[in-house]
Amino acid sequence: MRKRIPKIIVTGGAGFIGSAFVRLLLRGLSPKGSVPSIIVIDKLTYAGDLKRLEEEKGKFKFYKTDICNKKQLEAIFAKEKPDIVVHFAAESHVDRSINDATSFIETNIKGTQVIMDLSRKFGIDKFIFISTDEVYGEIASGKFNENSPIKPNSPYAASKAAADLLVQSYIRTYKIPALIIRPSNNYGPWQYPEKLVSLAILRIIEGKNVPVYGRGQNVREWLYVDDCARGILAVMNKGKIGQVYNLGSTCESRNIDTVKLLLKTLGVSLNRLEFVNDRLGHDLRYSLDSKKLNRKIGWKPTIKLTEGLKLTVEWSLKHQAWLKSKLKDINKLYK
Ligand code: NAD
Ligand code: TDX
Repeated sequence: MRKRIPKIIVTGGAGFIGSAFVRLLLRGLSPKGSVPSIIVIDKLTYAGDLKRLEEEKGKFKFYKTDICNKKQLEAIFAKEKPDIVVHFAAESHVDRSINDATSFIETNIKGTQVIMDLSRKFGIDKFIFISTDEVYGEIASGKFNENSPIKPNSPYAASKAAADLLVQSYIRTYKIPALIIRPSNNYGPWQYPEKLVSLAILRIIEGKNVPVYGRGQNVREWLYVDDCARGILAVMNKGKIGQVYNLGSTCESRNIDTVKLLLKTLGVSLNRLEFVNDRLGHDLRYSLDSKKLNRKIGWKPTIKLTEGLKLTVEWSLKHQAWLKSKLKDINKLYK
């Protein structure tokens, strides 16, 4: 029999997108307008930070656990008996995967296997896997739809593609009630300042230049994080089991244009943009056809890039201390 208030496990809930999703759930936008019971599972790697959920303290349960640790996870599943699992936890940064793929293989592939095996064992109602647009590889023109071939290029993308395919295999083999969501590039408040938008803002706050790889011609489809969280919630509530949904904004922009727009928003000179060595194997362009999500689920993005960057800059200027607290780690990454 269905419980009135669903119990939802959110893996990676202390991360950038996971925490935005938890905040959204706590606002009572769950299936029947009730606030669900939320259990966050997160290892708190360099990227995880409970400060993102400080204002929600006491409204959710938290387990500091590695999703690869089957024993600990099994105890959590046995105790909590979740109805739904939304699986965000991952190593998420392409540049780090190029430096060393080890943790990407462990967390993104093995971790996904562990969490799916337990979801199967405990007979949950729904498993939502947060994949990525990067599983398709790059596309010079046109858009990827959900039937486009999986052809990842970076170690990060390959690890996510492996997990995505593993989820598909579990849907087919074990009839696990899973759905897959493939979002495009997110940006917004609380993003770890290793990714383009948040790093660029931090560099400007520090009085430094913004590094743009190659000649800045690579195109990304920018999705404001709250729009992404709303899209995931919509799929959780209305999506069809076994289906894959692209989640993109249509806000495509070359990196050079994105950074220029950001510098303008920050009110600083465009001379602060500095071309640096290109990323190895750098994907030229990502572009998603998200019509399936628009039409079947009724979700649409609400925040365009100009407005989203403005909101992100406003937030960042108010949260400079948090961004700066990551500087030591960032300077180690981008020596
Ligand atoms: P993030 O790096 O900000 O957060 C990841 C979270 O997972 C962190 O809180 C971290 O502590 C946790 N984590 C990492 N390894 C873990 C482990 N072994 N066990 C438990 N927890 C662990 O990432 P994000 O940007 O919020 O991305 C969330 C998900 O969305 C990821 O699966 C990512 O691949 C996917 N995604 C991200 C984007 C994007 O633009 N950021 C776009 C598409 C898809
Ligand atoms: O300093 C930089 N300069 C620069 O030009 C950085 C960090 C990035 N870039 C470029 C590389 C990309 O073309 O900007 C673009 C965006 O880079 P990232 O922010 O690192 O994101 P990307 O590599 O596109 O991957 C992101 O989108 C898909 C997320 O990190 C992934 O988790 C998600 O799956």
